[in-house]
Amino acid sequence: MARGLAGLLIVRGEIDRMPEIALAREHHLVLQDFDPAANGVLREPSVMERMVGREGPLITVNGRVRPQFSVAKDGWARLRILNASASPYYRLRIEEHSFFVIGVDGGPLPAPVEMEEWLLAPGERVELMARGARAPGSYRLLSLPYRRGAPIAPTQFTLADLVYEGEMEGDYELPGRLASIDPLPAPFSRVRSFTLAQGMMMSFTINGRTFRADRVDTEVALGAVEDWEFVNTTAMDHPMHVHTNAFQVIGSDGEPVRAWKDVVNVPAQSRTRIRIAFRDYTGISLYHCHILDHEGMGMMGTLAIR
Ligand SMILES: [Cu+2]
Repeated sequence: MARGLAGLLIVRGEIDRMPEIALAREHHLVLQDFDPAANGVLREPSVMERMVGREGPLITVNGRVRPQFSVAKDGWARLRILNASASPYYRLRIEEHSFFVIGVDGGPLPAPVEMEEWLLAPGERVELMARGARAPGSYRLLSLPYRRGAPIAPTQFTLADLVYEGEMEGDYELPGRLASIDPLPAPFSRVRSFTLAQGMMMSFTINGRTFRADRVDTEVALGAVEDWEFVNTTAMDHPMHVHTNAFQVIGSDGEPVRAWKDVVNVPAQSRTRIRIAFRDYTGISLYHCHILDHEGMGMMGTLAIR
């Protein structure tokens, strides 16, 4: 990721066959930042930059600086976005346009949700539907300032432009229903806790330990449904990623949010709970912070499903 290698695997399904979605102009946006030196070679981050998580001033979308994406007047643009950056968060907003979120990491939402902005942490994906409902012209896709940790100054920048091109004949709305997602049942077991901390000697720990591939940190039984709680004791956000099994995030009402996720942001000095079902895979898997440097400095654990 830090050196530029990132792409998308597009998995198509039922949602792509819905006429209202299929009629939209589909765009793919891979967001990455770089820190090139004057000669164009990528600079190695300092110790401090690695602690915080490296960020570069060159923000790119599909390897280009501020590209354009088109939408028809009165039509829809479908923006399928991946945060493939090593550390930066993108707080997405389209100038003068709200948008509908139709999908996240693991697929479509049950129904479109209208939003003014959306926070995309490293590793996260989102699908947005934006309508060409304003006066024809060019509107910025922005990343608004977001404070992901004490030492990093939040800034605003322009990722791309949404440009009106052509006109959509007729009027069509988004489907009211996109997918059916059952909430995972409440588990019988106790909540498993993962404390995220900054360790000694330039390290980041989970439950007091840095990563070791030859050690099993967490054992779960095949068929179990578990609640995991990430307890962030640090001054920085950590986007936690679990391999293999997608999960549902537990909302503030204590109920699982009906959306399949595999990355969840755990804000600084807070806790976030997720619910996972271990249904078919047995073997070793991983969970880790998706900030590349934190993961590299130990914030990763192994999971054995038996
Ligand atoms: Cu982290």
